Amino acid sequence: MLHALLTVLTLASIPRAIDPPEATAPSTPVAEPAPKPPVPWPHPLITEVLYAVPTKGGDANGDGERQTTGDEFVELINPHDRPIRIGGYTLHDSAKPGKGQFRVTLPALELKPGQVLVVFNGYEAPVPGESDGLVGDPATPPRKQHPAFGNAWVVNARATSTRAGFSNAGDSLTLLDPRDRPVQCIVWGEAETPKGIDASTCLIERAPETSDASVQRRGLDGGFVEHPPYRPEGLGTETPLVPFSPGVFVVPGLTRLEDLPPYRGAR
Ligand SMILES: [Ca+2]
Ligand SMILES: [Ca+2]
Repeated sequence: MLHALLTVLTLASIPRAIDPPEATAPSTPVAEPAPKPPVPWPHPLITEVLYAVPTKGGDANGDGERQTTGDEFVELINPHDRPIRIGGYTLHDSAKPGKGQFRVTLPALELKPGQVLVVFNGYEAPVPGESDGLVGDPATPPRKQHPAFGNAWVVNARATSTRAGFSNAGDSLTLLDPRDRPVQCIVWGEAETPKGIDASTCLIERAPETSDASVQRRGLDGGFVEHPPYRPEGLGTETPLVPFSPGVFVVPGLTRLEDLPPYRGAR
């Protein structure tokens, strides 16, 4: 999608050798420029966080069970027009290291423009496809993209404690670059922005409070909103709506949730 948009933009910018003779001819619609990513290259952008796993229908990782901590996930995208490398980036919550902190450093992996990565908490929660190389972990990147999650790259953080998860009442999620500099921080509920985070170098945003849905970025340049009920395509109208979409995110130029590509995973 991004490629297509960039192609349109590139073609539109090529000067014409000969101007059309009829100045009154209908003009070709000009593509809107892609929104400027809110984080600079080469950083990924967090697009969705499931910090409150719904009591009912909360099996986000699709292993058949709803896990309070294990089904939590973070979704990131490459919002740029060049590939990025996400190896060495760290995600962590507001707990102190060693004191029930959720913390994962990502394995070596290149994200092409528009590609999505999903990081599941994974506490006592295997992600289907692990034996097929479809799911990576902090030490090993996934070998291929996961068809059950919108063809995103999927990593299981393999949290080792049920305490190593997000607090529903209030917490924060910080993304550190490979040199441990904060580049994005999302705060919700009663939590404050963590100390030492500099708004001039780190994108700081608040997400709404919710107890039964994820929070999702409403387009690249939009803030976080509660994820609306969503029906994965091809599962029939009797299939319950789900309040999250791991692996599926809109790309530049498509900022409405209605334009999200269909989720193709099994639930
Ligand atoms: Ca699950
Ligand atoms: Ca999503």
